[in-house]
Amino acid sequence: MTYKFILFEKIDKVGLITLHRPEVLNALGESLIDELGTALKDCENDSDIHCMVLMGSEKAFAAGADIKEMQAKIYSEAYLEDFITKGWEKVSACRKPIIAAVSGYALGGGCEIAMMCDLIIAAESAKFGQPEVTIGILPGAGGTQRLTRAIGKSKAMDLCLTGRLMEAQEAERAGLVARIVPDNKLKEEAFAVAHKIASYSLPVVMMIKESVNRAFEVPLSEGLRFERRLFQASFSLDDQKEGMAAFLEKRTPKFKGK
Ligand code: DAK
Repeated sequence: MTYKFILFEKIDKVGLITLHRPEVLNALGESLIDELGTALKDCENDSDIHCMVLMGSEKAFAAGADIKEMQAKIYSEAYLEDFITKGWEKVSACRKPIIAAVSGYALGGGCEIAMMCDLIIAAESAKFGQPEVTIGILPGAGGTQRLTRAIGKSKAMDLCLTGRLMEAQEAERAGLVARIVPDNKLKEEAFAVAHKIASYSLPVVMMIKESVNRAFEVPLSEGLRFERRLFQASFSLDDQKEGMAAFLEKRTPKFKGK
């Protein structure tokens, strides 16, 4: 598959997707989002790939949805075609883990895509924000919801209502970002994390993702029940026998993904 707006590379068990529209700071146009969805689907279908890394350029992870594409849109069109919904949902529907490696601007839809990923590793230069209010709209792909869950009401209100940007340090303190790394180490560090995740049992890794995400959907008692059922199910895997045997025999486990 050849892409126009993204670059795709498979490195060992990791799928690397790079947003690539440098002339507009990786503005997330419909075609780019389609390509992103296709690449993620291919990664899901490729049993050799265990984890994905999503990154942009040094200056911008993504500066948001494409304002030029949206500007003339009228309400009835947006509503009837369920404007820019389907493509975007493919990111949050992905079952394998995705690491967002963010350098530079992650604004509007860019911040929202990063939040749809499973963890965010930020370069020191990263800047997050939901500046939709400054262009006469509100966040539309989870900015008021995922951001609020990640950093709390007061800070989410601050960002969404004023449109101000948040630097990497503040984003880490607030709980949006898992780690901050020097700019020139971003890809290396994101890959180290991705390779570590990819070295474990794929079904177990996917169960962990599903179980953590469940915490955002259901009350604690249901979340705990869900986790317990998956925990018990993990005893049906050869990988559980192998992982525990390897620990007791003081050797590295050889996971087979079943
Ligand atoms: N769209 C289109 N073009 C963009 C863009 C964007 N979001 N951001 C930047 N560009 C273009 C600029 O127009 C400029 O193009 P030329 O003038 O060179 O042709 C080029 O990229 C370089 O940008 P600047 O000259 O502005 O660069 P600066 O370094 O001066 O400023 C900046 C960088 C990131 C601060 C600035 O570009 C900026 O403020 N950009 C817009 C940020 C923004 O407002 N983002 C939110 C967009 S709304 C939904 C899904 C998603 C969404 C909604 C619903 N559903 C699933 C329902 C998302 C909505 C949004 O993201």
